[in-house]
Amino acid sequence: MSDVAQRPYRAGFGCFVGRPNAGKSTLTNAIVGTKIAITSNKPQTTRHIIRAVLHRPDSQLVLVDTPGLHRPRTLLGERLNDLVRETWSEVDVIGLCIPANEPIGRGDRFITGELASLRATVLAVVTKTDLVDKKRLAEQLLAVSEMGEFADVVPVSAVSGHQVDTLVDVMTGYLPESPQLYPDDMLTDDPEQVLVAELVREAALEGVRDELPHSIAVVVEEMIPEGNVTKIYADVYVERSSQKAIVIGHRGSRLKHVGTTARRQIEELLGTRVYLDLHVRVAKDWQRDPKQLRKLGF
Ligand SMILES: Nc1nc2c(ncn2[C@@H]2O[C@H](COP(=O)(O)OP(=O)(O)OP(=O)(O)O)[C@@H](O)[C@H]2O)c(=O)[nH]1
Ligand SMILES: [Mg+2]
Repeated sequence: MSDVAQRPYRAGFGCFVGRPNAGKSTLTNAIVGTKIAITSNKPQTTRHIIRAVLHRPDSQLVLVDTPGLHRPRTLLGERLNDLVRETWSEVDVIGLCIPANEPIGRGDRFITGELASLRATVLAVVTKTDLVDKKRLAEQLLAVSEMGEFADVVPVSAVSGHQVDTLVDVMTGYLPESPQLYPDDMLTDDPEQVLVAELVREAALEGVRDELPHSIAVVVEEMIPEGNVTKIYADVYVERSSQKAIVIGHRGSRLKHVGTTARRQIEELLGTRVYLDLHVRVAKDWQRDPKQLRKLGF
């Protein structure tokens, strides 16, 4: 009998938490081996809760990608933090992500304190290990283990793949014995429309600065399959007309580039050819406006 047959089947939910930009979404994608969550070098990229399922012969780990916890400055920020806390109370295992290449900060200590009262098993994950040398990594591992009570401290690099499997083994070990939660071939239960909107937003974030990344929201209005082409109509929202001009660019050059980049990614996701129609619209100060937030799906 194989080893696998003797082990109990485990299934449950896990999530990565941590400050914005810590590498949570990149790690989630690396674990499931498919790009499900969007990532960028701007803080506060993730805004939607995305579930990604890792299937193994003896386990199913459902990773819930959440926004980075931060000090909210807008109604959107408050809503996102609420979503994060709600997720914490529902998962079995939590990986607190701390980048190897940045000093531990007040934000990390704050989050560690918040996690202490939860029923989930909490481990620390030192991310981006490819960016530091061995000495620095050893120092960071020590500093992290001194910061709080963690079930484990695991260093990992989502970019090089170093220790990704080890992290999965550790997390899976903390899942309850349970029947399978999702069908075999299911990678995510998020609607295609949401994933497509996120890919457009990821492309739109590239190369924009200051407050603009936070001001961009994307809504897919229609997706129409026609033979082997999917026609997609999406609105890109910004908060002010000056931002609209930046997103569109000189004679539409920026928007065109965003469309091309997003289309390639969407074609990969859907497995069809894609016709993508983007419109830029102004929704004044939507991050602070409850009505607009609802319209944009928050
Ligand atoms: N070198 C290196 N860079 C990484 C690694 N993981 C993530 N990054 C980079 O770090 C940046 C932030 O990554 P994200 O995965 O978007 O971070 P996040 O924690 O999901 O951020 P929010 O959604 O804003 O909370 C991106 O530019 C990634 O490419 C890693 O293992 N090594
Ligand atoms: Mg993210």
